[in-house]
Amino acid sequence: MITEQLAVSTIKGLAIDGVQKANSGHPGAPMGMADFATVLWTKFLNVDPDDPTWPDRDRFVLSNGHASMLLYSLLHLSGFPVTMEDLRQFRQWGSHTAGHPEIAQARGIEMTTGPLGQGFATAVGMAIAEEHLRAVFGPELVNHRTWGFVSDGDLMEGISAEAASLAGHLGLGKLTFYYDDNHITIDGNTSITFTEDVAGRFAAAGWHTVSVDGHDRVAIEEATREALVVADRPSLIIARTHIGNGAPTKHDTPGVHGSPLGEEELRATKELMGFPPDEPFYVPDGVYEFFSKAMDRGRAAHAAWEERFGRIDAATSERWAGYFGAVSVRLEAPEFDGKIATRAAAGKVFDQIAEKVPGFIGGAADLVASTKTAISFSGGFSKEDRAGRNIHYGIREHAMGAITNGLAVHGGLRP
Ligand SMILES: Cc1ncc(C[n+]2csc(CCOP(=O)(O)OP(=O)(O)O)c2C)c(N)n1
Repeated sequence: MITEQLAVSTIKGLAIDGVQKANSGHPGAPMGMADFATVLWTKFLNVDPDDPTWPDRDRFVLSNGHASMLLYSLLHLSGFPVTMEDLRQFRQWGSHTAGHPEIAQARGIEMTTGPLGQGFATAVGMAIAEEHLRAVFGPELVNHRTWGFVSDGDLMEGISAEAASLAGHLGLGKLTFYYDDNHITIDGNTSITFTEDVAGRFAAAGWHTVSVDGHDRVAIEEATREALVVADRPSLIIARTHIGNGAPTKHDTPGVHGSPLGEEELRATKELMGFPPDEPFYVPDGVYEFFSKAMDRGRAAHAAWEERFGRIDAATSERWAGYFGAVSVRLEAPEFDGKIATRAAAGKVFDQIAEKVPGFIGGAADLVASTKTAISFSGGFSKEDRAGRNIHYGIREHAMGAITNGLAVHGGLRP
């Protein structure tokens, strides 16, 4: 069996080669996040590369989508339908490996990301979807986690503050984010823009937080295990990393954020890793096996789920199809006495849809009285009642948009 370090180096090598070949892209963040990415993907994430859309899989969102070569490398090495040729075609017209990830769940890309902060809020929506569906079907059929990575830029964006506040309020205990705390953005060090106490802010919003050296994989694993135990709050693992980690002269510099390393620095980086400097897209012997073996955990979880799913009774099977299958419903024109405001009429139609479409879920940003976007016969989705179908977003419209996307792309619900 190869060492974990070799797996990390392979990811870094693929990421910097992809960017170099395209002569465009972001090598720094993948290099800085490769350590915690390897820990998460090989030790915790429950996904099945042979069936990437299995409904009870863990969800993973790379909110700092500019680090896309990290995601593509992980998917490729883990055996998802992302080929070596796809990696070589990074950022080329028509390729599957766009500069920023574009949703392709059959290939393991859960959500389009790139606009900073949006992926984080989308993941909050996925976690809400999981909580709701678990309340409906029970943990035998729905019981997965939502994981993601965020950067300084993600956490500076207002949308992430809204989403973090709501996630903490709702106590979304199966949501865990790793924060790539590298102190670098495009314009320089975060000392010029972002000096707040992020851990304190998230703790105040009701999150469990833990700070680790982002290149100490043992500490990262421990912090992740700690997050798994905290069931009543979402977790933020603050990983102090170094952008461009492993690049001898460019690490810790803003220049490595969004430009290729350059031939000279790339060769030096490869030499430091003990890789042949003139062999791009190098995957040492044993690395595919290392990732494939790690994926056996997800494959086994999937097989166990299929086994349980195979034993459900006819009523549950029908109910499942109502959520996860295609539905065709006929709506009747509602009857009104005299004149009615269009939004009030829409509210009546919502109720009708909600009766016929069980996965219909939604809410408002503190404006139900005006918008009438509520299901009159259902309660609110809350910490105490995950079965409620009315989501009280509070006055957080920007997050509401992305969370709605998360509910939709999760599957099973129709927000
Ligand atoms: C909403 C939004 N605004 C601006 C950008 C452009 N942009 C991409 S990355 C980035 C900031 C980079 O800093 P960080 O998020 O810390 O990433 P790192 O430097 O660690 O790679 C910016 C401003 C964007 N992608 N999305």
